[in-house]
Amino acid sequence: MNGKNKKRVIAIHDISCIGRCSLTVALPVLSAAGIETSVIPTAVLSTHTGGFSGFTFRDLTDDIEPIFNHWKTLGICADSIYTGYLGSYRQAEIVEKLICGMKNENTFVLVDPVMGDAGRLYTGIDEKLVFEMKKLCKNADMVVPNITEASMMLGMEYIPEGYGEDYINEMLKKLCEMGPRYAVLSGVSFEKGKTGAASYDSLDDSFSYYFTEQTEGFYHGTGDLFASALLGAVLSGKSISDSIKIAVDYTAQSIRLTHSFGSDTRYGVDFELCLPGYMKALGKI
Ligand code: PXL
Repeated sequence: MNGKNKKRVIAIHDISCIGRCSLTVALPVLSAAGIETSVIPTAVLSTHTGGFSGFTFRDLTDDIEPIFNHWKTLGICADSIYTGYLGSYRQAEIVEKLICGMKNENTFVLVDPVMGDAGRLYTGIDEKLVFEMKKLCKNADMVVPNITEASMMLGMEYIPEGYGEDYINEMLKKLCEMGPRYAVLSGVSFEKGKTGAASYDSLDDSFSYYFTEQTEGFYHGTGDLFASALLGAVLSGKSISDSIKIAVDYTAQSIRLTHSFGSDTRYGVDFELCLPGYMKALGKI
């Protein structure tokens, strides 16, 4: 623990300068949850890769270990390590080493294996990274993929809609067989007009689901928003099922607001104005 009742997360994601995803979402959300967020940027992009052409990409793979090594000389420790978008398979290897070197029995490791959506890998993500991401998940306490990412890592069929509990439960169990205690699947929908998340606790052998009203359309960065809000809630001491409810509600509320504004969805969701509701749900205000 980093001081009395204060927690520190190390967030390892890219900085997409425009587009509200990865670190530009994780930082404000975790800060709102009262958590100090130290960052290791994996890459700097002018925008995220989903929907903008001509984006720049500065690979920071060679900076990750030196940053970590400097922190070691300062005796920096963390309550949680949170990984998201990684720019190359080599980064996944380095981050795995870093987690193994830093983790102790009190470190909560959350891996969001950001790689794709709607049945497809994001631009620049390849099979090698899928393989390495799977290895990274072994070291996690919790993994938070969407159905696309889970199906790619597990070699399961991607079913976009019309699936049942059997499909989701099998996926959740197989995700935990990779190593983590908890698996949380985002973007799950068993009926039209409802969406949410499903989770599995492999220690208790228990499943839970939480759904809310779905807003039409595809909104960028919502997976990052959900995972960040989930981690903020877990580290605030909420139970896993309460944390999932808080994160689903906050994400859905941000999407609804964005929809009501008619915003260009490539620029992410208007999560900022919904932060007070998230903080209230956490009991911070
Ligand atoms: O929101 C996921 C994400 C994160 N980082 C980058 C991305 C994406 C999705 O497209 O391109 C760079």
